[in-house]
Amino acid sequence: MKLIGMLDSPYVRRVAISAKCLGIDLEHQAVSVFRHFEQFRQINPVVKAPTLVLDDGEVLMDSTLIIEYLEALAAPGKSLMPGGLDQRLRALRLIGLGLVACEKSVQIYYERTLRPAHVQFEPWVERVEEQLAAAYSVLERELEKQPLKTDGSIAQDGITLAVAWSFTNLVVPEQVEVGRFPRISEFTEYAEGLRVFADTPIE
Ligand SMILES: N[C@@H](CCC(=O)N[C@@H](CS)C(=O)NCC(=O)O)C(=O)O
Repeated sequence: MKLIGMLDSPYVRRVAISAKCLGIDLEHQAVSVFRHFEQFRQINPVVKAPTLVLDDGEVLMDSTLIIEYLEALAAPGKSLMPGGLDQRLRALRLIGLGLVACEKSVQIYYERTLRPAHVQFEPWVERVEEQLAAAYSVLERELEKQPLKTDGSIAQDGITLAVAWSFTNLVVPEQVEVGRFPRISEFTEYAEGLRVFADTPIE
């Protein structure tokens, strides 16, 4: 199976890291939705990263749906999600917040880099900035209530949180003061130090 997309996309990176953690081998092709638009379109006409191309040519997209498929393919007993309902609910909550943080970072980045300055709409940017700050504030409080494990393991909530924070710091660093989010920052440092993260660099 081929994973299409650049690792500077948090969505592509969470799929790549999840696949490795689940023991599923993916061939990674670093095709950019912007720089290689035509090449991407040949693979997936709607040009969304990540795209997963199955061995029979079937095409899947959206990181969460791809990860769901990889979870179904993984060996019995192997999963990045907790089995118990309460812990699963909490993981889903953290993942949702992490995905919003990714989405809001992407929106600010696209607005600032793709849209000419004279047509940027500041009230909308301010709204997105507030949403981004809210996502990380709630995540910070969640980690205060119950820290994520830092015992050498990582699960889907931790993967999504760490790729989100690293991405936000890469593309819109002015949005996130490390001092305001010490627990997220510390956890991401732990995650980025894991072999699977180091082997899947943000590029
Ligand atoms: N919800 C999607 C979001 C994926 C996404 O927006 N990817 C960006 C790259 S970071 C993309 O494809 N951008 C091109 C576009 O939307 O036209 C997911 O989880 O995979």
